[in-house]
Amino acid sequence: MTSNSKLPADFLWGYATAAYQIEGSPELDGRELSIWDTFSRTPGKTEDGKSGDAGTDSYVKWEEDIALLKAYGANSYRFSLSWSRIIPKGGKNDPINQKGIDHYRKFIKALKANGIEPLVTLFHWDLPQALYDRYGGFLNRSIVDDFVNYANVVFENFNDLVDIWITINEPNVVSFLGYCIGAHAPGRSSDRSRSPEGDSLVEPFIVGHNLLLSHAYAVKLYREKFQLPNKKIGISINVNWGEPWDESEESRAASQDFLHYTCNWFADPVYLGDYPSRLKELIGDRLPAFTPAEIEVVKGSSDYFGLNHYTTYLIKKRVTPLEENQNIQKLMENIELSTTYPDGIEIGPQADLSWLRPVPWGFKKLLEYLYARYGKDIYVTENGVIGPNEKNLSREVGLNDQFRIDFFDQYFSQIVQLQGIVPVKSYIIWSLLDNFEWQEGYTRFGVTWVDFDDANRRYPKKSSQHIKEYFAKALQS
Ligand code: GBH
Repeated sequence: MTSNSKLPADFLWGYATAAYQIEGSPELDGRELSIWDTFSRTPGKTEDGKSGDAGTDSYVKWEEDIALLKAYGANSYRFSLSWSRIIPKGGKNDPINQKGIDHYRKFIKALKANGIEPLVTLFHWDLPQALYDRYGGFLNRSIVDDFVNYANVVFENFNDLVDIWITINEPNVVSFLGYCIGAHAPGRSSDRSRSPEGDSLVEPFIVGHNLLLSHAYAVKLYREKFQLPNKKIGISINVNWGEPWDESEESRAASQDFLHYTCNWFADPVYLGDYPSRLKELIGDRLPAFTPAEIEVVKGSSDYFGLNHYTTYLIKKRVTPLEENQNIQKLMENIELSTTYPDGIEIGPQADLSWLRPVPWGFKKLLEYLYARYGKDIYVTENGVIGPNEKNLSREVGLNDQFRIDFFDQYFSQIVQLQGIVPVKSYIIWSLLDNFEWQEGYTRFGVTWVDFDDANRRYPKKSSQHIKEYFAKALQS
């Protein structure tokens, strides 16, 4: 950005985490199991064979995390609450755990005392195991009442301290990975080498529907009982940009379908009132329908567009026949995702994870698309990267994370270029700490290097300082 272009003084920037990825202490203070405990402790489910039992020990070291945020100059922090700490068995008739509530109140108060605005997620994937055992969790419509009850307990206990709420993190990822390919908890899939039960083509849409209803009825409750003019509530959706692979009409249409399959499946009901008609056409009767009464509740159920964004794909019409266990591809059976253009040039450098390639211009196109389609303020609730091979570097080398610095400069400049065109209100970086990256095991997404072998000691990476200086300049009045 140029030296005199400034961000609005109330622009929120900071770092994000999620309970299961950092907290550890799975048995402390009355917490009970979530589906992620069960799943990640099952041999073969995570790449390094480790579960999130340790995390970054943040349930215990929470003061250190706040000290880091403070040292990094962040004005906000996005984190999630563990449902199983607050209602250990999850359901509306199950007991509330005061110790869990006390912990989070103490934590949020300390954040605020340090001038850090909390953005609080209610559900970042760690469903109480008891609800899965009782009726199949999000596969069953009963989840809606239990989620709304949990939300009510959360709002009653924390709404005085929190102005920005996120109900559910990435419903599309929960559906695709938890119930189609089975890479995430509860690990269901048609692939019988992965799961004894599951139906990859059907369950994701049932789960997606129940996630949307859970979100929407929680928001309805919030607006009736808790919302004040300065408070906001919404949902965060994971959206990759889909760029047509070439200039053909087929690729253009395929890229539209890609957005319907991934983003608009959730965003259209929330902002426009129903699933896209094109998606109904593509999915047929596997896609549940909303009743008119449900549409009333779902439509308009988010005060902002919560966006988690990581990468861009090139999209074309499918030409390669599908093989048996390509379940996720079968969900989008008429299109293909590519990372190389027709001339063989790659869309962006390969980062440390197979799915991750920085493509800054894709972020800009996506922001323009979302604002044109939905017309809402956009809160970027996650964006981040791991450098090539970062996972295997020594601490000494890893602390010099130039790839992350370059990524930040390029991605953030897209938001700056859109000032006055697309209202982006926050930029929350994934992540504060290296942490438990779900099925990938422990990786290094953080601006803080965590020594997983030595008491989870924290060491700031170079990027934390660079980003601090950047925002200190950009937000000065
Ligand atoms: C976010 O997911 C999550 O909210 C956060 O918890 C996570 O740590 C962070 O991003 C970094 O990944 O198995 O090949 O199909 C982003 C969406 C969904 C991207 C799962 C990677 C795995 C690809 N993620 N996906 S694959």
